[in-house]
Amino acid sequence: VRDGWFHETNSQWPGQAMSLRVRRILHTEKSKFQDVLIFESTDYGNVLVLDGVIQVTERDEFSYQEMIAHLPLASHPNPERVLVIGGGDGGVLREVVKHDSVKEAVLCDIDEAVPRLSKTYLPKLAAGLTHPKSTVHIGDGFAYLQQPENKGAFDVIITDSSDPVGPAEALFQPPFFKLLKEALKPGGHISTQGECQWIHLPLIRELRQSTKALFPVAEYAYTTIPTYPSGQIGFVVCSLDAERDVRHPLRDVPDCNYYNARTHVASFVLPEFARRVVEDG
Ligand code: AAT
Repeated sequence: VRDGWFHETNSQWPGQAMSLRVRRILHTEKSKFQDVLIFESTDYGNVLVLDGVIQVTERDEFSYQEMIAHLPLASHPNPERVLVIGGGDGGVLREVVKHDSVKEAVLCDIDEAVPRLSKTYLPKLAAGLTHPKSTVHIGDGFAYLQQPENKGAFDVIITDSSDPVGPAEALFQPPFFKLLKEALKPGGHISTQGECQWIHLPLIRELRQSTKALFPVAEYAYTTIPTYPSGQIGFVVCSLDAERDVRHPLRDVPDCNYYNARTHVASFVLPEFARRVVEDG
């Protein structure tokens, strides 16, 4: 924070930075895993920053949380047991429990500081953490999936992780996708945080290749969101069922502000410069 502004400078997006005007700093701490900063902005509500990277702002969080959750859920015929890896703020859980078919939603975030501070500073997201269908577990998502009781255990797994520099590094690599596959029930779906077409095409191409090698259906979708780098973020959405069309929803989802049946379909339509690399690659 300099001269009343937060600047998101980072070697992962060289030569560019999102800036937000700070009204006041609400909290800073060094947790066991990352530097945590929470501030009140002048125009985007409260903002959570981990290791200098914006994770959520109250004004636009719904775009990301709704899309990463509803793309795999609304295209699955009957999701009952759902796992969220990361997502400690609770926003994705809040979306998952909107589905009537969901009986149980488990969250596994590595850093207890995120749910603890969200309860105070991001109450609309943290509501997902205390919902009767939700259970919160603190630990590394990779290690959680290795536990024998989590094999073949979930209909949908959503990886709402931070970027691949820091504690989430392993969550972007093939051994993790193999664990995701093993943790699914037959016909299960995954969605994972898939970075940005304007900045990370080589990484997206790798993600798509490593998921294509494991899942009969592996697609890339994206949403618009002003406070993530370049105003967009993508998702890799996969199914274990070769007949499943994850690009089309099977049901409506109530109470959304970004997601609807048409944004679901549209989110998989890529601009040509990205389509060429991601789909032909
Ligand atoms: N819904 C908010 C968006 C996020 S939060 C990412 C979460 O992933 C953080 O709470 C972090 O503690 C958690 N996390 C990181 N590594 C692991 C891990 N190995 N296991 C479990 N949880 C982990 C994502 C913002 C995307 C930013 C885009 N630039």
